[in-house]
Amino acid sequence: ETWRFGLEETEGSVQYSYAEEFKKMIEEKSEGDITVQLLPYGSWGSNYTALYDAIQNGSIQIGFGSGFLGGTVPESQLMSLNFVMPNDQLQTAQILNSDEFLKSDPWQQSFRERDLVPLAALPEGYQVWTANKEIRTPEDMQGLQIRVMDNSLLRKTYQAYGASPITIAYGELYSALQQGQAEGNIQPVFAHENMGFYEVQDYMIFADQSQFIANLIGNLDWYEGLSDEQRQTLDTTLDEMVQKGHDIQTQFNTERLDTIKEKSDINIIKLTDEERAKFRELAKPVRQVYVDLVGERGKQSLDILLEQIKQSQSGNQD
Ligand code: 6CS
Repeated sequence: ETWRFGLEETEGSVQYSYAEEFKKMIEEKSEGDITVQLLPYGSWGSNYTALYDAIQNGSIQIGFGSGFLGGTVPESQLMSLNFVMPNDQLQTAQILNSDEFLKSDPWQQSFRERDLVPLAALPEGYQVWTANKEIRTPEDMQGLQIRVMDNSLLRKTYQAYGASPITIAYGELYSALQQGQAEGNIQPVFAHENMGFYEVQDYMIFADQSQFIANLIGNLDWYEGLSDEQRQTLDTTLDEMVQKGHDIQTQFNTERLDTIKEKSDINIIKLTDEERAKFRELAKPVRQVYVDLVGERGKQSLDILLEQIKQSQSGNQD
């Protein structure tokens, strides 16, 4: 049988490379029983809702859902909260893929109620700002028409920073930046390179405010219909992909930053801890905004996540 795998990103991206590894492992382990077909950005339609709809109705079995998934699974906006995840990106991947979080009732139900099942989470690197001016303080961000993915929580977050966030489709973003319709952008480094966004922006600002996190989701009926053997193949592959996904994103983001530096004279800024603290302060009340937006079940997921982070960090100090 064939598992169709829908991607929110094009070839040369973290999602594509993750999916290639996933395909290799599933096909090897299943010894020909399963074929994985990769469907990169654009091949399944023109907007992300079409991809999520296709996974919900089972015409595509698995795929990635990140920022735009908030319209389909509001609770998934948890992944967009700023200043919440551990700074250590591997630790973030491990927590988000732990049974304690991923298999918890509230998180599972948020997806299952919409005919989906959360299979894994893939951190794709830190979200890096770009603009045509220097941004070090919330004042610098005042009124900036920065493009965010289409979810309420991200809009609220950037409004809290003082910006005037706008939403534009991923495929239309390059020309929007070029024409000044959008004045700023937020992407992991590899995407700034992969989509050429850096060519039309003057400053790249590392604030380490959040990581880009994609949910790997499956169609619920498809998942429930897997044989024991197929389930086993899927589970062991997903386990191995936690470290592999981390290795892929680390390599992509490191190498692509070098490419950007080679090919452009973009100014690179790294915020100091003091500068970050101002944004952190403004992001704090947005946790409550998340709860107000998505309700009690979302609050439970946030609490489980915060508890897991706390435990892993106290573990670090031993
Ligand atoms: O900004 C976006 O819309 C897209 N960026 C990336 C890096 N992946 C998918 C996402 O939807």
